[in-house]
Amino acid sequence: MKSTLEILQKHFDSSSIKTEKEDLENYGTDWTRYFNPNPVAIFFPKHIDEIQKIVLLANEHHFVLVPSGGRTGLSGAAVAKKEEVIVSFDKLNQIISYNELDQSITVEAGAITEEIQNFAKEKELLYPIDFASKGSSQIGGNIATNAGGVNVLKYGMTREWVLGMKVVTAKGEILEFNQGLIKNATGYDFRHLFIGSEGTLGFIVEATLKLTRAPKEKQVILFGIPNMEKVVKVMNTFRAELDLLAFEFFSDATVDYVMEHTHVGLPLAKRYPFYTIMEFESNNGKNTELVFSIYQKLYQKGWILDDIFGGDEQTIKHLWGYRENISSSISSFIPYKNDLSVRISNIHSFLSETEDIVKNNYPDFIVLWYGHIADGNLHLNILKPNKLSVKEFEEKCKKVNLLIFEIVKKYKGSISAEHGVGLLKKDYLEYSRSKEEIEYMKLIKNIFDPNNIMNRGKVFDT
Ligand code: 2HG
Ligand code: ZN
Repeated sequence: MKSTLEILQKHFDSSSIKTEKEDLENYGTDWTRYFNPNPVAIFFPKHIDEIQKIVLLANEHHFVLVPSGGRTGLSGAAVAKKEEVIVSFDKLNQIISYNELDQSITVEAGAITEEIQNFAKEKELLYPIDFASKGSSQIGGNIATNAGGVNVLKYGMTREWVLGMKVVTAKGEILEFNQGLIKNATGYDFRHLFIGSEGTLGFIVEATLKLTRAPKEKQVILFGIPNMEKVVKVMNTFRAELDLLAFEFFSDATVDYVMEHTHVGLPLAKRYPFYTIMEFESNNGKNTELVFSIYQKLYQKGWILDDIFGGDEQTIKHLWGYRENISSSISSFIPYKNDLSVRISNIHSFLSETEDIVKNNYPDFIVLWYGHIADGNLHLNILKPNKLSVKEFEEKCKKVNLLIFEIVKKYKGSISAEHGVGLLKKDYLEYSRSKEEIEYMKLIKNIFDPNNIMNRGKVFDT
């Protein structure tokens, strides 16, 4: 019997296959750092028909394929640890076309998120899905995980921006979904099935994305806030009065890591327990005035303790850095990540109950809170103390997870708001999805992928 590698070598040019140890390690993992990569090879297709071909071979010879984009994911969906073949989109990264009248762009799945944003900017438009890993994340991965980020409050998730999609299914068919239409009421919309499917149904190979008008005169204000309760109150007060582009928060401990990692000073003259960063359109100064009048009132009440305003591009970028650079600044501390969400109306109760659990169970661990609070999404990161091994630390966090996820379940929230399920969260899927739903997911997977060749063991076990 031929090995998987021999099959690949027989059917594809050697220049499109990599097997060096360093490459296997690099391409076999994502930003989670909890899994040991062990793929057989990495395949770099240059044409869709090569993807079709490898899918057919995988079905025939029973090997498993892992789709691979920028590997900036945080749940292990792009990890290959069981002798899989990685299919990288690094060489399928072109912007194929732009349609001015439709205000849409068609791209290959390996196109980098930031390049799409920059292309839109050249056309005086906006691709609004934005997050810190945009410089290396690929659009195929964004779609496969329904990526969110800092602008979800105003623009929604990636799902809202996908007008059409071309896929190679796990059976090797090429299908086109929704053809760039805005309206299309003709039965099941498979586009939405593939969005967030984490590579379990097939390969997303091309996408048509909607663009929009860019906001004029963005402004940013960063506040120092005394406690978590006031973070929620400040947010609700501003949200009730004006349309915000973003409203994020972070706890004081995060600032140390960002300062150390990116060589900046404190965001405000003094330290405060929490900070929020709020972005809005100036609207010829009208919103700016409104923001300052609300601010005055909240300052007098003691809900806001200090502020710094950013009206020019450089200051805005600097202020956003305190929030956007948290994740990369703490990554060497092997954080255990939680990506939780509840409805806005439940955020206050959810936060206070979760905080109690965290305080009681992690008394000597460094706990960092940050996230997209205005869309209900909180990133709770626990840093690994030096004295614990990764294994011991993971075991401890897994125990506390159960307590936290009980609260998530009580509030009908999500155990993974925007990072996906992958390997890291699959044991907890039942806290957010019913048994019946999970059973339907498995049935759907089986229809598209009867031989279970696509990203096996991700999201759920089959
Ligand atoms: C962010 O919002 C990313 O910065 C990463 O989603 C979150 O590090 C995290 O837990
Ligand atoms: Zn996030």
